[in-house]
Amino acid sequence: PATIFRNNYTPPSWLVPEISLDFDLGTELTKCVATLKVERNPDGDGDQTLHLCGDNIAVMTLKVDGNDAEGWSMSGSNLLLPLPGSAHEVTIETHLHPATNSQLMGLYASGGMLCTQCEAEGFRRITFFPDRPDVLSRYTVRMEGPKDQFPVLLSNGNLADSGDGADGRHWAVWDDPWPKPSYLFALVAGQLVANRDTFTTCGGRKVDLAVWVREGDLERTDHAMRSLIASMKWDEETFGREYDLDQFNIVAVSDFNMGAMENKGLNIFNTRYVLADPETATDGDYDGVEGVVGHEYFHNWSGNRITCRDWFQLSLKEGFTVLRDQLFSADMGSEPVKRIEDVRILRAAQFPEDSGPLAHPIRPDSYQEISNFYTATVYNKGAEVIRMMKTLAGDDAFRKGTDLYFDRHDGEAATCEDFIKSMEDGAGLDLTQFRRWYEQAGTPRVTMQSEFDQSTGTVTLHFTQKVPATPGQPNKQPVPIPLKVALFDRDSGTHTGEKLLVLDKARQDFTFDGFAKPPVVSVNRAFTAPIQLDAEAHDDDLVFLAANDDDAFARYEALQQLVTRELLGTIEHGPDEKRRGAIAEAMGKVLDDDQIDDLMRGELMMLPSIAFLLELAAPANPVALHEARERLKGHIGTRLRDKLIALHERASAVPYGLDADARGARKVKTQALVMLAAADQKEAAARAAAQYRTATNMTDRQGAMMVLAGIDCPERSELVADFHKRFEGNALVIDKWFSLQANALDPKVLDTVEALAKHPDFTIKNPNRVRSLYMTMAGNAAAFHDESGRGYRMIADLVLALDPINAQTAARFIPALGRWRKIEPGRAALMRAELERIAAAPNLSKDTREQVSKSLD
Ligand code: BAL
Ligand code: ZN
Repeated sequence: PATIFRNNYTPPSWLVPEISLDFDLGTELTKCVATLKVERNPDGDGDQTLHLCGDNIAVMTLKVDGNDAEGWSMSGSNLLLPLPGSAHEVTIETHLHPATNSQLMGLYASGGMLCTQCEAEGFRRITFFPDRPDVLSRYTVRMEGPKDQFPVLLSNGNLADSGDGADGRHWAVWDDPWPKPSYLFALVAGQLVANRDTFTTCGGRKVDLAVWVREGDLERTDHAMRSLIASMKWDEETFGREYDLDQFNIVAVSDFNMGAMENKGLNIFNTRYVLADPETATDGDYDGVEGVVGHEYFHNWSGNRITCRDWFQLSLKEGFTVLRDQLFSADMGSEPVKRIEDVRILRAAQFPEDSGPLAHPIRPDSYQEISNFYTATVYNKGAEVIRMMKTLAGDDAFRKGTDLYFDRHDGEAATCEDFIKSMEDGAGLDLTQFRRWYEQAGTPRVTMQSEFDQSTGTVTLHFTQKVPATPGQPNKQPVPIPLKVALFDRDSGTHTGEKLLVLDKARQDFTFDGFAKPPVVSVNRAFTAPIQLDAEAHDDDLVFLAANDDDAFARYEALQQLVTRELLGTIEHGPDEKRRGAIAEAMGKVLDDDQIDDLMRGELMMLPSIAFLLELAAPANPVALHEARERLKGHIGTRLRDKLIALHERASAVPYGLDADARGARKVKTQALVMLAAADQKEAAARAAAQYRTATNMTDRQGAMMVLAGIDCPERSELVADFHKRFEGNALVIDKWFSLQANALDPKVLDTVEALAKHPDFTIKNPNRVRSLYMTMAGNAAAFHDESGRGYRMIADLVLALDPINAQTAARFIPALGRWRKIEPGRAALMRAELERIAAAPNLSKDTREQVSKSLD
C-alpha cells in the first residue's frame, strides 16, 4: 500500500461549496444521487481534472451541468472527471448495499436500521467526492423510504421539511447551514424512539435535544440526556462555547467500530456509551457515557466548527477534545480520581504504543491507512501535551489561548501549528521548543537524584532527560517538561509550597535552600508531564509520601512506585520481606484513613497493571510478573484480612445511589474482595457469591462475578449461568458476560474462550462482541501469554477471520502481538511467528497489512 506523507500536503484543486444528496432508502439497495457544485480553488494547482475518491462503489450515471459527462475515467476506485470551466454542477448516482456492508464504514444496516460512519474515509463509500477534511460544503439531504420500515429519518443540521408520499412512503429534508467536511456527514433511518428534552443556550437559542434508541432501551437513556445537558452548559461556562443549531440528536447503534462519532448535529453512538441504568450498567459505564457524550458534544467546536486540514492533524481535534472531556468529567466528579484514571489509561495503553513498533508522534509524519492512527498517542498523549500547555500558561492564560484559537480559525480546516500559534499569541507562551512534543515519538525518560548539603542547608535536584529512539526517529532532542514539585519536611509532614520546574535540557539542576535535614521530594505531582520518571527515592520516602503527600495523585504514585519496585524485584530475585511489610502497612493506612473518600481509597488499593509493568521490566516473562502481582495481592489480603472484611461489610451496608459516597462504597467493596480472593479463595468465593446474590446493581454484580470467575468453586458455574439467564437479550450485558469469563484468573481460561467463540450468542460481525471476548483475553496476561502460544494463535486466527469482514476492527488486535520485543525470547518468537502467519495471508486489508508489517520490522 502507498504511504502518504504529511509534508506532501497540497491544497485541493477543486472546492465543493454545496452538495445535495438524495437518498432512496432500502436495506438491500439504497440509491444515492449526489449533486455537487464544484469550483476551481484559486489556491489550488489549476488541475482541470476533478479527482473524486470512491471506495467499493460504481458510477451509475454521471452528468455535468445536466448533460451526460464525457471523457471521465476510473483510476483504481477513484473517478477522474476533466472539466472545461471553473464552476460546474456534477451529478452522480451510486447504488449502495447497506445489508452486506460488514465493514461498518459508509452506509450500513444495523439491526434493521440504516446508519452511517464516515470518519475518516467512509463518505467515499457513499458517493464520489473529494473526501478530504479541507473541502468544506453546505449539505442539503433529502431521504425517502417506506414509513413502516424507516419511521424516523435524520441527518445533520435542522429539519427543513418533511411529508408523506405515495405507497406508504415518506420523506424528510435536512439542511445543515454550517459548511463541513464529508467525514461529518451522517444519516440515520429506522424504527427509533426518543428521549426528548430542551436546552436554552447562553445566547437564548432553544435547542431540541433527542436521544434516539430502540423502543425497549428508552428507559436507559436518562443518564445520556443528563450528560448532554451538563456538557452544553459546561462548555459555555468553561470554554465560552455555545451550540449553534436548533436540534441536537444522538442515536445509539449496536454495530459500531468506534465509541461514538461527532457528526454535526447528529452524533451516532455505540450503544455502550448511551444506555445505562443501575441494573445493567456499572459505575464505570456511567462514567463512560458521561465522558463520551461530553467528548462528542465538545467536538462541535473542537473538530466541527474548526476541523482538521488533513488527517495528520487528527490530534488537533482529538487531543484537545480528550482534554476537554477529561476536564469536564473531573468537574462533574472528583478531580484527583479522574486524574489517576486518566494516567492509568495512558500508562496501560499509550506508553506501550510509544515504546513499540507502532510508535508515532501525536502529529504523525506518514501513514498508509488513517484508521490505524486513531490511537492512544493521538488521543491521550495529545491531551497530555495540551494539558502541559495549560500547566505552563495557568488556567486564565490558557483560556485566552483557546478563545483566540476559536476566534481565529472558526470555519476553517486548521493545523496543529495553528493551535500552537494561537496558544503563543493568546496565552503568551513561547512554544518554540515545545513543538518537539508534536514532532517526536517516545515517552521521555527522566531521572532525578536529590543531593543535600548539610553545611549550607541546600538541596540540589539533579535531573536528566532522554527521549528514546523510535522507528524512523533515531535521534531526539530534549523537550520542555513541566514538573510540579514539593519538598517535605520529614518531621512535620508539611512542605513550604509547590513549585513548577521546567526541565528543558538533557541535564539540569535545581537548587533549594533553607533545610535542616534532607527533605522528601515529591515530583511530577498531579502527573504534570507524561514521562517515565526514575526518582531513586528510598523506600522510606515513598512510604512517607504515600501517607503524607497533600497531592492526591502523588500519594497514589508513591504507593504505585513502591509496589512496582517490589514486583520488578520479585521477578529478578524474589520478594523483599521488609518492603512487602511496608506495602501492607501503607495499604493498611489507606484503609484506615478517614480523610480520604472511598472513591480515592479504591484507586489507592489498585496495583499497577501488567501492561505498565512490562514497560519497565522488558523483556520479561509476563506470566511471572502476573504471578508476582497476585502473590503480593495475596500477601496484602492476608495481612489486612480483618480490615478488608470490615471495609467490605461497611461498604455493603451503603444503599445504592449515584452520589460519590455510594459509588465509592461500591468501588472499595469490590477492591476488598479482589484482595481477599488472592489470600483465601474459598472464603472470598462465599463472600463474592453473597455479594452477587444480594446485588441490586451491576457494579456489585459484576465485581462479584469478576472475583468468582477466577475461583474454581461450585458457585462459579451456577452464577455464570444465572448471569446469562438474567440478562439474556441485553447485548451490552451479554458482552460483559463474555468479558468476565475471558478476563478470569483461571488456568482454563483459554478453553473457556474457545468454547465461548462457539456459543450461540457469539458473532464475529458485532465489534462489541468480538472485543468483549478477544480484546479482553488479549489483555489477560496469564491467558494471552500462556507459554504454549495458544493465546497468540487464537488472536491471529481471529485477525485472519475478521479481516475480510471488518478490517478496521481486525487491525486493532495486531498491537497486542506487536509487543513481542517486550517479552522474553521464547514467547517473543511465538508472537512473531503468529505475525508472520498473518503477514503471509493473501488479500490482507490495508489496515491489517500496515500494522503487521510495521510490527515485524
Ligand atoms: N472522531 C472519531 C470519534 C471521536 O473521537 O469522537
Ligand atoms: Zn473525538
